[in-house]
Amino acid sequence: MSNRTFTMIKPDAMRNGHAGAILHHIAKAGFQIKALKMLHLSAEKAGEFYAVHKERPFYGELVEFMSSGPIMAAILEKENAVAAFRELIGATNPAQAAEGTIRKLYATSVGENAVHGSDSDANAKIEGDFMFSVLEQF
Ligand code: FUP
Repeated sequence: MSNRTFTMIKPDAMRNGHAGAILHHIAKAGFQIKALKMLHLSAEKAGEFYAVHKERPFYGELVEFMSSGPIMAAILEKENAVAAFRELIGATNPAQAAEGTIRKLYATSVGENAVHGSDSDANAKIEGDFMFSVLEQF
C-alpha cells in the first residue's frame, strides 16, 4: 500500500480565499507535503486529467470549471494516505459530506467541491506524475 495521495485545491476554493485554511486542515490531520504548486490548467490539460469522465454528462462543465482559474496541486504523505485523505475531504457532494470534512466546510456544490482527492494508489501516482516532474517531488 502506498503512503501517498494527490490533491488539488480547486478554483472555487481558491477564489473564495480558502486555500490557506485547507492547507492548515491537511497539515493538522498529519499529512506531510511532498510537492506543492499553484497553476492555471488549460482546458486541454483539465480535459486530459479528467479523461476517465469523458462520457459523463458533467464532463464539459467539469473541464470548464477546472480551467476557470488557478488551483493548488499537492502530493501528500501519510500512512494509508488515499483512504485517510478521502475521509478528511468527505463525500463528493458537500450536502452529503460529514461534519468537519473539508468539503462540508468549504465546498459549494457537487460540481464546485473545493478539493480533489485520488481514489486509489495507482491513480495517486498517475495524477502526481501528471502535475509534477521528478524534480518537484520530494
Ligand atoms: P471524487 O472522487 O469525490 O472527486 O468524485 P468523482 O471522481 O466521482 O468526480 C470527479 C469530479 O467530477 C467531482 F469532483 C466533481 C465532478 N462531478 C460533477 O460535477 N457532478 C457529478 O455528479 C459527479 C462529479
